Amino acid sequence: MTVLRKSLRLYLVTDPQLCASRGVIDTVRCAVSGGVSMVQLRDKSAQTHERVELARAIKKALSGSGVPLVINDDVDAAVAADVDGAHIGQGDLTPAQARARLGPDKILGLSCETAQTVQGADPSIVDYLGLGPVFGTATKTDHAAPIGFDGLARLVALSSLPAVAIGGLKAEHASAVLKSGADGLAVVSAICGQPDVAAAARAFSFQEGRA
Ligand code: TZP
Ligand code: MG
Repeated sequence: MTVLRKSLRLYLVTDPQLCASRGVIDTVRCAVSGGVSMVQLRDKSAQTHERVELARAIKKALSGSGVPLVINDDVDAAVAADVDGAHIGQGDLTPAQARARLGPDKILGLSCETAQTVQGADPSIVDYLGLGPVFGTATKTDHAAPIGFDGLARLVALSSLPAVAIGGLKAEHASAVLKSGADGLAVVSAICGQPDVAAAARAFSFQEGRA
């Protein structure tokens, strides 16, 4: 298994509102102590300079952990903060544009909700896919129709790229997600804002172990 596939196993997507009580940096620290293997900084309302500042602080908190950090939507912030990469959606700049700005060595993730977009993702440009939403979720209000585990398995089978599932995922879904062929679970609300963030992350690792 590639290093990236392993990193995708338990992928934390941060949400500033849900992380408000302990803050994003402390949330990341606790989540990684509980087994989170990759982190995406996602803050739709921040400006680039704010994302850069926060990303630098998260990067410092993650140093030595081997846990990659990517920034959602904002390739310029990812370059400025010199994090491990960026994650983009279909409405953002194109993967080719993102790759050109990131350079060849950074991680580039792409969200896909349909067979067409999965098949259109070029493995020479994109490193991994974010697939979903598996279930409906209040965390992202403008999401597409949920695809379920069957839809997830169909999308995973259409690409050779590593893939992480997202959308309404909780610890008890870990084994079904992995059985669908995805490399891991991307999670917001089941970890961010939970009273015990490390325990919430550990619950996923426990379920994965049973997969
Ligand atoms: N993209 C598709 S669903 C989603 C994103 C960012 C949010 C997932 O949040 P949660 O709380 O894990 O359901
Ligand atoms: Mg986006």
